[in-house]
This record gives sequence, C-alpha cells and structure tokens, in this order.
Amino acid sequence: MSLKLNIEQVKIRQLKMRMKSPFKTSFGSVQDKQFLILEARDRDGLTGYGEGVAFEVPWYTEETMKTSWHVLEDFLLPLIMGKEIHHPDMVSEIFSSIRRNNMAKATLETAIWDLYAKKQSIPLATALGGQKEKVAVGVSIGIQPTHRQLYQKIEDALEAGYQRIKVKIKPGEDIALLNAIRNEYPDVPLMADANSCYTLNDLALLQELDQYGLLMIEQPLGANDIVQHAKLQSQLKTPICLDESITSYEDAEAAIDLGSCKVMNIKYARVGGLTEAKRIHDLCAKHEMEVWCGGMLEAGIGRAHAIALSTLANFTLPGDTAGSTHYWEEDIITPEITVENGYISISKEPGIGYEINHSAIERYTVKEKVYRAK
Ligand code: OSB
Ligand code: MG
Repeated sequence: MSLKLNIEQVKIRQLKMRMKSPFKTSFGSVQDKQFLILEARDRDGLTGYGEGVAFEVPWYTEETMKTSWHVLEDFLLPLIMGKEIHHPDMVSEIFSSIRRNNMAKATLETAIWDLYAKKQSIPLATALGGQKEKVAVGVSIGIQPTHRQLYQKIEDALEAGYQRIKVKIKPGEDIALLNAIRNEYPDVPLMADANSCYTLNDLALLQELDQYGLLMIEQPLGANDIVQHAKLQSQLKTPICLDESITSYEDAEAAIDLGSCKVMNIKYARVGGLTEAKRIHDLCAKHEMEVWCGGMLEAGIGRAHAIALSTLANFTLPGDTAGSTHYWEEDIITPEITVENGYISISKEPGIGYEINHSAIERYTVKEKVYRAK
C-alpha cells in the first residue's frame, strides 16, 4: 500500500503521575513518576501518540526524561518533521545517524506507528503483524518493606489473575526472600529480577537460587554485559533472561551466539522502537529463544504499545504489562487496560486501540511545548 505520513506538528508534554505505592528495585525507587507524552499530528489531522519511558534518574539506562526531551527537540524532530514517511520502518533508518538514545527515539517512533495504523484504520497489533486476540500477563512486584507486605502483594496479584509473579532481589534480600516466598507459595510461577546487582563473584549465591524452581532470573550481572552472562548461564540451571543488556538487534545476536541467556525480555523503548523490537522478536523466533514483553511502569499509552507488540507469535511468556489499576488511580486512556483471567484482550480499534483521556492528560501535564514543521 502506498501511504504517506507527513508530520506537521508535534506536542511534547511532561506529565507527573503519582503511583499508588512506590516501586523499589535494587537501583532506586519511584513514586511520583514524571515522563513524556508525544503527540504527532499528520497533515491530514490524525494524531499518533507515544510515551517516553526514561526516568528522571539514569539508573536503569543512561537516558533521562530531560535527555530524551533534548534529543527529541534538537535532533530527532528535525529529522522527521515535514518529511514524507511511507512506513514506520523508515524512521529507525532515518534515526541511524544519531547514536543510541533509544528511549528518545522510541517516543517518536511509536507515535508514528500509531499514526500509520490509524491512517489505515487498523489496530496497531495488526500493523505490526500480531495475530493474538489476547496476551498473557504477569506482574512485577518491587522490593517491599516487610515480607508480610510482599505476601499481601502476591495475594493481590494472584487474586487479580496474573499468570506469574516477578519479584525484585538484591544482595541481602535474595536467598532469604525466595526461601520465605517458597514456604508460603511452593508452586506459584515465580521469577526474580536482579537489575544488574550481582557479579561473577556471587556465583555460589546465584547457584543456590537454582533450588527455588524459578522460571528464570532476570539480568543478574552488569547492565551492559553479554560475555559474563554466558559464563554464568553455563554454570546455572535457572534460565537467565536478559533485560538491560539487550539494546539492539546486534546485542540480541551476540547473546544468542554466546549462549548468554535462554529467554529475552523485549522492551521496545530500550531498543529504540517497535521496528527494532520486532526484528529482535523475529531473530529470537528463528533461534527458538522465547521472549516476553517487559514494562517500564508506563501509563496507558506506553502500555498500549507494549500490548500491541506482545501480539507477535513468539511472545510466548506472560509480560510485565499489568493493567491500569495496578499502578494508577486514573490512567490517561479510556477504556483503561484490564486483565481478565490473566489475559488482556486486544482492542479492535485503530492504532493503539484506546482513546486518549484528554482531561486526565491535561491535569497531569506540568510542562508542554509545540513544534511545527518549517
Ligand atoms: O527491570 O523490568 C525491569 C520497572 C522499571 C525499570 C525496570 C524494570 C521495571 C519493572 C516493572 O520490572 C514492570 C512494569 O512496568 O510493570
Ligand atoms: Mg528487568
């Protein structure tokens, strides 16, 4: 199909949304989440939406909300605005002159995917090649002040139907924590995410985790490491899942070649957008490496993109795409994202498949700026 997008106006907003409770990991804690929403308007008046997932502090990757805004304003928008775009895959090609800054790139690239699908009046999931009518969902539980509070979160998650529980671990809150969880919940599908807080010096400790029947351990070693994870995987029964280390197709290729992991967590924002995420998905499918869709505590727009991506066939494991009410009192889309019996149903509406809750977005906006094509 010959189709032309031409973006004449972009609005970037900074939103501030309070989470129901703080989300704590081995690297830090968030409660008042600040992030970007990008609205890209085409010449014909249609609007596509993207969400910037970089945090205020560069603890997960090197990007921050402010560096994303800077890179979008000074480099990415000028490359895109007023240009004819025939397919969103072109966007990542155009961005290839800018090194990394993947979350900034994804903010704009996902808005263009939404626009592309809306222009054809098809769901984004369909535009991406996804076939599923519903996607399986798990939940990620941050580090809790007490075991009792952790059990309560696990109870709530099981009650809500989530298909697997992920807990965050860190040195001093690992063996004892998993031991405690396994005593209470011997059979619950469980995994642990270390967010890069161990080294190969912790080999013995990591091997001890093998006894807890974890589905996988996520990112035990360095955030950029692919080599040491291969050494670790060869000495661990528990499958390693890489998150932080996979920032591109080439990283995924290296991890597969070296045997650095048995599972991959794909986050479209960490790899620069939906096109790159799909390439990594396809590569993993070819090598029979199972993948699942990670989360970045997104509000509804970012989540909707993640859910659409999860409809691709090789997303065989439940993703970290908990429903709207899990983190938020009120989401920025309608209807809100709901989880039923552990699944999210895929919307048949065009684009991301959810309407924008404009009044909520206005209330959460702390700053905004409009850019027009020259
Ligand atoms: O490592 O997967 C992670 C949240 C922020 C940063 C990194 C991670 C996470 C999560 C949350 O685990 C998943 C979610 O969005 O619900
Ligand atoms: Mg992770």
